[in-house]
Amino acid sequence: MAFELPQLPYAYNALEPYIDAQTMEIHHSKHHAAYTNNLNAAVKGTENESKTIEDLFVNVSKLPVAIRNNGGGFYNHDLFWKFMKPNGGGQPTGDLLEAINKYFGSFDKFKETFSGSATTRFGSGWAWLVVNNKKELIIGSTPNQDNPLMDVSDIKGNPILALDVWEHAYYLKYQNKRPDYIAAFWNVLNWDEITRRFKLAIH
Ligand code: MN3
Repeated sequence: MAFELPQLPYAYNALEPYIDAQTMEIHHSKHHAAYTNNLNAAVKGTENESKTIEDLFVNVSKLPVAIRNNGGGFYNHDLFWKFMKPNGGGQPTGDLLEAINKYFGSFDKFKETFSGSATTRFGSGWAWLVVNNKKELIIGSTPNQDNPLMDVSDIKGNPILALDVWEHAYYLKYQNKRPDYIAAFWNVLNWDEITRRFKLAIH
């Protein structure tokens, strides 16, 4: 059973003006598609072919690096698309807002910490909001296509928010101005999906 490129849950231009249609089209139909195809090629004909992506991540340090890189790319982008939506943004409410206040002091401090993590990740990678195994909210970043489900990751747990800071995610519109892209990201957040994953992670 091959891994399939998930459909984008909205049109390529749906996140304009914050993320432009051309970036979204290339990002999904070329980059995400390539990770998916390369993951399938990496597991084909091996014992890894029958495993779930989560099972692969648990022992990814012992697997071919193509599975780490492309499996991460396959999975991380699927999350990333779902964490955004047209007319998104604003703030969460209820238990998630309370947890954010508890662990980061305030919603503004949370934004600042997450944005800082995304800004300072050197080179290509991802910023994450994660529920760790103590059910605490933590923020961190990973290089390349690593993610918090991988045994190689410094930050571990269930990701409930992800931000792609590879240049391919923003360069057409923002060029070298990664902080501008990160600032725009807050306007397209899908707090319903983030809250849904938070509730699953803490129970
Ligand atoms: Mn990407």
